[in-house]
Amino acid sequence: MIQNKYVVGNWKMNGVGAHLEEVRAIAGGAARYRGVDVALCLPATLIHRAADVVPGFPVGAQDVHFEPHGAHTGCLGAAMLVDAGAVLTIVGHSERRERERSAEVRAKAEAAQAAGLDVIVCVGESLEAHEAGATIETVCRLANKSLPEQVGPTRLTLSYEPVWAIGSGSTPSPKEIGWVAGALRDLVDKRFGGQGAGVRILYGGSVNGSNAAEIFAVPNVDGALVGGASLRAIDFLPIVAAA
Ligand code: G2H
Repeated sequence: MIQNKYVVGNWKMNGVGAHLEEVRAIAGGAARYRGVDVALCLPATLIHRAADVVPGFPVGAQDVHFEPHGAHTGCLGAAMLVDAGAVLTIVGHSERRERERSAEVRAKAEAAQAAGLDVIVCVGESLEAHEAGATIETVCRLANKSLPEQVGPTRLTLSYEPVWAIGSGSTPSPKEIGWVAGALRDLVDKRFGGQGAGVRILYGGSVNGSNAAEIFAVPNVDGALVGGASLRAIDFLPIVAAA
């Protein structure tokens, strides 16, 4: 199945109201590129405001609780995110996996799907696992445990993010990314049968305007999850252009 490339910004814990101008610039700039889907996962405090500023442009969250509501201080349920204007959420980012196990990531993905959100499930290996040659084994184990039961009615995406590459400026070689993306493609096809073809596989970890084109050229890589380089239109739009 041929799909548009998917380029998603993850603003992490960055951005206040003044940065809505960047959201506007990114949404406006992204609209100029055909054949690429662009979205921004914002801090929860900006989702509602961004949805008002750029109606129709996909904005999302970076995490969601697996319960719909209840006594979970400081957390947000999927229906709340939808109510705020989110159309997608990330789950299982390594910066959150320090506090959660894969079963929880999977429950979050399923809760998000049930509420109508597109879901990006993140998996990645530590530096130790990478150096021990256990990358594929680690990533596939995490994916098997973290992916939801079904592809579901919303869009499901799997993002390969080596923990050691996140925010570090280092990336695996295109060949290494290709090995992992190929293994994840096989896993998704086996697990979801015919529906697996609709699951996009992203690469994330120190993607920028200089390395994006060679990453997007890797077989089975359908786009990127971009952190630091998604905060400003001047950095993010060249990545969209490369897709
Ligand atoms: C990986 C990525 C976005 P960065 O966390 O999810 O961040 O591009 O800053 O490495």
